[in-house]
Amino acid sequence: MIKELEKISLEIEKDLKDLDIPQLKKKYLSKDGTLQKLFKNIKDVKPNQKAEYGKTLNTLKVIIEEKINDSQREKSEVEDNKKIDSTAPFDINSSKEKRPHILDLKGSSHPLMQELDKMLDIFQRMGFNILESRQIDDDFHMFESLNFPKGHPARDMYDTFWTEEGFVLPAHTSTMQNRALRRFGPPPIRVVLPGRCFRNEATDASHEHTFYQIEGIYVDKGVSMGHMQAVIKEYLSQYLETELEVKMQPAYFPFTEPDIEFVIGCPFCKKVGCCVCGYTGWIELMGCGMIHPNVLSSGGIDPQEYSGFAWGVGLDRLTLIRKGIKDIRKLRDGDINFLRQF
Ligand code: FA5
Repeated sequence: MIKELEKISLEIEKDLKDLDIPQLKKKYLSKDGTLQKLFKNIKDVKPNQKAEYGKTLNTLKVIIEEKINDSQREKSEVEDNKKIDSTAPFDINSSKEKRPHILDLKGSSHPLMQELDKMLDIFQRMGFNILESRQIDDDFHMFESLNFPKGHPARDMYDTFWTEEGFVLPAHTSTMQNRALRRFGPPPIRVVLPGRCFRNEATDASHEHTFYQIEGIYVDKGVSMGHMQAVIKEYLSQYLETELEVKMQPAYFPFTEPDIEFVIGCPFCKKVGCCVCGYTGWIELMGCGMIHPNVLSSGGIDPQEYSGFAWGVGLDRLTLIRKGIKDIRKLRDGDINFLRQF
């Protein structure tokens, strides 16, 4: 019997090279396969040979099963490689010669991150702290703490996305005001809060569903609108490095009083009207205003003693202006040829 196994073992060695997987399965592992028959014969093996016989037979079975598993794994790896990786900057299925050279693929920072770094550098030199905003938040920080009680009609101005559990994707970085007042108080407080915002938008050349804002807060004794204007003018002129026509116009935010919008003359059409400025000649850059007393109180700051201002500037729009990009959607297209220009 043992002799017979030795013969079969040699046959298996040859078949592992010559037969394909279905043939191997049929010949050795199927119900009428060789190994099944040999397992049935175990009852006829002499008692003193039974252990060796069973062990050898099991080893042969494992060898065949491993061969089958290896081959299946190889097959699924080949299939995986055929799948398209939409994040790869080339088609993984294209021949090696057609792929860009590895040195052409070296990473670089995204234009938005380049602009964010530049802006944060300016604020740091002006003495501001930096705290990044959250990408998921709650009703209290999105609305209640900002003086939007439940049912307030201005909630509709910030149409954003909600999870089934009641969390919210922040529609603006003002969601961080309450946290910043508490964390950096008591005044003086100088902090900027950069972060991603999300809105349920019909997108166009200057509106995206996802964009960056940089919130700023300045609170101290005797802070006025004059300080706000000076700070905003200072960081904008350092950042833009060019003279732009700036206009301040009235706006409405429940969390500031008074409220202002900073708009600039469209540098793309010189105020004639184009798709970037929505044919108005002006691009809205930021909302700002004096922080509402209710917001200060909710952040643990006494509005009788302190006053302050806040702003929320859109980084994507600033990037368009500084880099001469005419459509905001280009920033998130993931088009490598576009991104390589920066
Ligand atoms: C706000 O988001 C207020 N939280 C700003 C604020 C902060 C006011 C602190 C007062 C005090 P608004 O919705 O206007 O305001 O957005 C501010 C800026 O974000 C806009 O001027 C614009 O530059 C940018 N922005 C807004 N929506 C979009 C969008 N869909 N795509 C790209 N940028 C946007």
